[in-house]
Amino acid sequence: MPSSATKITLNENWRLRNAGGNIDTIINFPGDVHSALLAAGLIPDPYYRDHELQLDWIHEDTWTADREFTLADSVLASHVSLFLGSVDCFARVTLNGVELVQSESQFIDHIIDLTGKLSDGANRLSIEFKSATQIAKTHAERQPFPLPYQTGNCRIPFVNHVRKTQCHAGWDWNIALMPIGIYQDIVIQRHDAVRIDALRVLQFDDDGEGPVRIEASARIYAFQDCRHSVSFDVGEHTILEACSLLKGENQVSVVLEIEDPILWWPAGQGDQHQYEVSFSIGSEKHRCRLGIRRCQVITEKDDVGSSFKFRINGRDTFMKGANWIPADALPQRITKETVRCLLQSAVDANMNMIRVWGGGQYEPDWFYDICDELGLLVWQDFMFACNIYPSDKAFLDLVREEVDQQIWRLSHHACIALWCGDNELIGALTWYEETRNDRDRYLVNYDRLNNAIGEVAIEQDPSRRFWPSSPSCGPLNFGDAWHDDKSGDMHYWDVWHSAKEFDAYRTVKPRFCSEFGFQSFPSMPLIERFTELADRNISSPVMDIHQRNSGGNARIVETIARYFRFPDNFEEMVFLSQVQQAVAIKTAVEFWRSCKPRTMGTLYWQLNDCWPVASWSSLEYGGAWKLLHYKAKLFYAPLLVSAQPDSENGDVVLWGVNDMPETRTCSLRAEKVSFSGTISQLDERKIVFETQEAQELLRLPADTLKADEFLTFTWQSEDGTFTGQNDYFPRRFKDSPIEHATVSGKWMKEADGTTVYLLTTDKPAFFVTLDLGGDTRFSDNGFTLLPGREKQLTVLTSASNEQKHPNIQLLKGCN
Ligand code: BMA
Repeated sequence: MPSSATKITLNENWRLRNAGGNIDTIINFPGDVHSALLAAGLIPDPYYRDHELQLDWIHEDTWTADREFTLADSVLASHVSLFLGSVDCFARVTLNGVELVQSESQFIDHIIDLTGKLSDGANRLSIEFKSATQIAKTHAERQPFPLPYQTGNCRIPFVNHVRKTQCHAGWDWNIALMPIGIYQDIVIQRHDAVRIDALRVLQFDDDGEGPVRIEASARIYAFQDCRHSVSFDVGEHTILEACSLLKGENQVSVVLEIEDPILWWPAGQGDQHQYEVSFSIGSEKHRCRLGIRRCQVITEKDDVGSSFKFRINGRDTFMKGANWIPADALPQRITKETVRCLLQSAVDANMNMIRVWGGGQYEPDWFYDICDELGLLVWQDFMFACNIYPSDKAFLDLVREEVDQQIWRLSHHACIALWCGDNELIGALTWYEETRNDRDRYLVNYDRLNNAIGEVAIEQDPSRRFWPSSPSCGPLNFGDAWHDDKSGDMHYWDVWHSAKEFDAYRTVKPRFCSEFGFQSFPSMPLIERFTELADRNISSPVMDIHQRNSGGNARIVETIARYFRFPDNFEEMVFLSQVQQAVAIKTAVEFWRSCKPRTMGTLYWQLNDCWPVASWSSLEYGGAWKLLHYKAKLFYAPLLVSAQPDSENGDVVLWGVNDMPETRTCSLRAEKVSFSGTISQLDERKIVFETQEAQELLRLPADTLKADEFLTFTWQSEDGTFTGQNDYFPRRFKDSPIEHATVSGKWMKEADGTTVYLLTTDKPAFFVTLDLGGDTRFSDNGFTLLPGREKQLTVLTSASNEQKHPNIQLLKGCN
């Protein structure tokens, strides 16, 4: 993205027409055709009921956007370029009828020299978008052998032939709209003698001793042979160097050494210090911010297999997070504000990493700026997922350029922890009949693509680790990383996709679990926004359309029947789906955190949603917290105690884990509670929480809990900063004698002026939940409430100041 002085933005008021000839309206950029048509009242809301199915004509048509502009004489007298970024996808761009560029990839940006091509009167810029759907089909027909793709996910076929966000064609959580548009500002810029086309900033600190070397490289276009000085500043540190440039493209590099920099840390480990950086040559200047940190991915042979862990600034750090998908299925709605809220929610739930998943998109610059600022590390996939891809020269050439550009664009971000070749392309080699029948061919085909990506990544960014694929047991290992828990990263899907018990999570000890998930329905307030009354039934056609994983609703309902008493109505079903999702993922994460340091990371599938849908997300469309997100805040807490059954003898073991750099002394109290409400203390002790590994804190013999009892435990650090409460239920909820509880609540003013909501109950109450999915976010939700122990909640965010009595839901009594 250009960043120096004279910039003219051409975002507004483009005339948008279709080849079909029935549309003549306005589009603004960054924006997409569907959003423009919706704004003009020409199409219904694509997210409402089943409207999606009426909208395929949009991506099948050809669209032209054009507008006029004039430039001041001072601009015309100098060198002028046009920046076009994130053009989706096949676009022919003309200026005053003369072709400037044909774009073929959403992931390749264009800087086009307009010098001498502009008129001093009105200039007409025109962008013709051809149908990616039609082109994908022609490309598929040209292939020498079939390249299967996820027909179940992608309602619109052959998206694997197109360099465009793969989930645009539909996914097992996405609507299929195949959007068309341009997702960055359209900018005209004047230059003097030179233009900076790209700036890469890499940091090297190989042994962790001595100064950090910051290497800035710039791709500079010189309009004539010239000599210039380059200045590069990182905070107070500065370097000035002269360089000679030849007309055309040049690359210039300078290196600054910084002794004892102030370090950038991931969230929960320290501050996110960033240095102001600028790189200038002539009148051109690029600015960014730079967090200095040493980021290593440690994959060393050990007695289990091979480790997989992130070492940040020399500290092995357990990664806690989730997978990121594009923030909206309509690209125009992806704004800094909404994305910031989602990322902030990740950090508020004690996450320190997200994985930008390969079926989505490379996110805009500001996305990574926010991650830098929040201390959210990014596992960055390259944009390939689940399908089989071409490996012909034309395709690989495009891919190489894409990888090169994206690495240069994103290189300076402290948050980017690793580059990963793709999502699940190794698994895909066994998913299709064609690939199973001729694995040699498809393996070689895959390796050509993977190698092309890897070669560019390693060459262009030697400072970061390139990991071939997610999941992967390791480089050139094409084994089953869905079931191998000894090496590399793992996607463990047996509970959702194979309907195994939640306990199955405790049968594997991944080194790093980069995907595992369980679905739930979005909240009632959100369901009400896309349904009519008659649709509010779990098997209505509209609920089916807002569920994209084949058999997904059946899996939710069937699992509810396994673990809970069956709900009486739709609203209860929706609530229970969120309870069970939270229980599933809590089971997995708590166990895997208790396996630290064998396991060193868990990223559940998935953080967010891009339209209102039943899915694995913990934040529903619009950003409201599902119950899982409330639970994530607790199961990702820096200091955690969880109870794990010992599979050998049935003992219940309390495990403690401390992810902070220093030990903490805490008091721990364990009690057993009968479902009718009698509480008896089992143990109380002081414990020093170590930092490097999870530790066994307390072992309760198998017969400690009677059939009508469960375990509850609390902990508190000496200084009172870290407190927590957790439970353990030895039997399924449907088998437990849960009694009918009456929960009452009232708003109260504390002495210090804060307003709290105070809750009490007559019987143990489980998953007590206030206002699911509404605008109000509480300090906790979905908690256990015991008689005689009130609970105070504070409101963290709210759309209004009005203190309404919240809607309270809880697990229904079985007795
Ligand atoms: C994963 C992802 C996605 C998918 C999810 C749920 O493995 O990589 O492809 O959406 O599973 O099925």
